[in-house]
Amino acid sequence: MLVLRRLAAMAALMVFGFGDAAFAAPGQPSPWEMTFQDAATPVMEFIHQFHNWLLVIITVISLFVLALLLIVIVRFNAKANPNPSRTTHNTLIEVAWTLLPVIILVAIAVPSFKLLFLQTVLPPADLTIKATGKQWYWSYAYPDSKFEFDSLLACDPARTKCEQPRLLAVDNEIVVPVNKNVRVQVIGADVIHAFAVPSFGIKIDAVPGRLNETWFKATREGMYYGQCSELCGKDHAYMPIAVRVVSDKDYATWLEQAKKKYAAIDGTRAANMVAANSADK
Ligand SMILES: [Cu+2]
Repeated sequence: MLVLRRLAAMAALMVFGFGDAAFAAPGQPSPWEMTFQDAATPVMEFIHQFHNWLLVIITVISLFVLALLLIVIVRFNAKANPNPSRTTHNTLIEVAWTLLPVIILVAIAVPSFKLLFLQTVLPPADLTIKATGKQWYWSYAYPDSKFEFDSLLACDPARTKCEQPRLLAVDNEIVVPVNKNVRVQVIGADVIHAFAVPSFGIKIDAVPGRLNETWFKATREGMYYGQCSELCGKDHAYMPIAVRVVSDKDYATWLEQAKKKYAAIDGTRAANMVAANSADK
């Protein structure tokens, strides 16, 4: 029964929701999800549209080729057509099979380049965040406000009781205001990691010694999850990314608290280091 129900769900998805993520929970993957996660940024919306457009093109091409094959098999097999035609040239068909693929490629290239420029040309940023991939967690800096914090995997519901999504929740998430252009600078501290948040349509390598940049503008409040997407060592699976998108007012409140909280941690760390250094001597 379960298998039947899943097959029915799959069929429904194919008919009604392909590429649309109609059944996806926002900001995180859901069981039996076959499509993208819901779009939370203009870039991801464009990716959805582009994906759907490509799906139409490949479906039409596949059906056309299938139809041609069926015609050949039925009408031109040795029994049905014992005296084959000896035609070698047909100008009209030759022009058509040259021009048609060109038109199809242009129809793909135009939106593809538009999307590429939308992703790679950074708009003026309202806020900058620097994400540093480390073995095996992320550190985030808010250079405009001069604080930095580490973001580690939170509890694992498989082992402990906890309500947060497994392998996605973190102790300190990134917080950003809604509808603001956020520039994300990404770098690796030790090996190559990758910063990826599916709902935002961003995925960029965190390479040691090289500062990569990407951006997003979240248009809905909520929690959005991603993961390190470059195999970076034994705990690669345990360095998720969590972004909380909040209203301007909530962001201002969080920023004030964060400045104090993370400054205090840094202060403690500095004090501990001084203590450790003097103990060595
Ligand atoms: Cu990593």
